[in-house]
Amino acid sequence: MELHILTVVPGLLDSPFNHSILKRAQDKGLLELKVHNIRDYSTDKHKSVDDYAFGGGAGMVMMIDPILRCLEHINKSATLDELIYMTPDGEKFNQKQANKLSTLKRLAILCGHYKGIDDRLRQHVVTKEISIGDYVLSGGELAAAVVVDSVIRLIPGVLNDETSALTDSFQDDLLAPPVYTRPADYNGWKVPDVLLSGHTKEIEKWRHEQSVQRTRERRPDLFKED
Ligand code: 6GU
Repeated sequence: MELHILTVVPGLLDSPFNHSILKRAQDKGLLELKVHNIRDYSTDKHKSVDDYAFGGGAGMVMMIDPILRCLEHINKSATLDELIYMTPDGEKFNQKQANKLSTLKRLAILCGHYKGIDDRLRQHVVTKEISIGDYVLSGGELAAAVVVDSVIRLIPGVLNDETSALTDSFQDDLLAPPVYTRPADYNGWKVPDVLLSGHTKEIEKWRHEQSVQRTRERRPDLFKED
């Protein structure tokens, strides 16, 4: 996947994109990730990217031109499958959307700041708007990092154990079962016997039951969803 991030605070994304799974995906050549500083595409002498809101009120609005120029630069090589705008009033992100996005080849994510972007960009160039939950972040960058992490780990070959993404919480609308590692007895805290039994079928059955029980207790809403 070719993934472009448009931001006015590229430094916010340095660490999440250069460690763990996202780093591995890039090292393996499965992800080509480019972070673009929108300010580099400003044409005025102060390199400004935002301006006062028409109609007044507190807070600045991100201007159309630097963002469009940045997109023009990105689109020189090929066209995007999707241009996502990160915003608290977007569609609430979930695993199903992550699955869908993981199949795309060329993706761009626009991170908003200040009071957001000029609405004409949302009307004419943005193709999808995503929120990661009902709370307000200072900018779209951390939300974009969340979306990118959840999407990239689903690309075949990114995770070492291909099956491990399939047993994640939410992948089948069930929460993941509890897990344990050595020692089997930690000063009287014992691991469930079935996990030490070696009976693969029994273990599978137990894990599924645990998943169902956890989901019923903690997230009954997941049972009702489509
Ligand atoms: Cl995508 N952006 C911002 N600024 N706040 C959020 C969000 C996005 N999703 C939830 N809160």
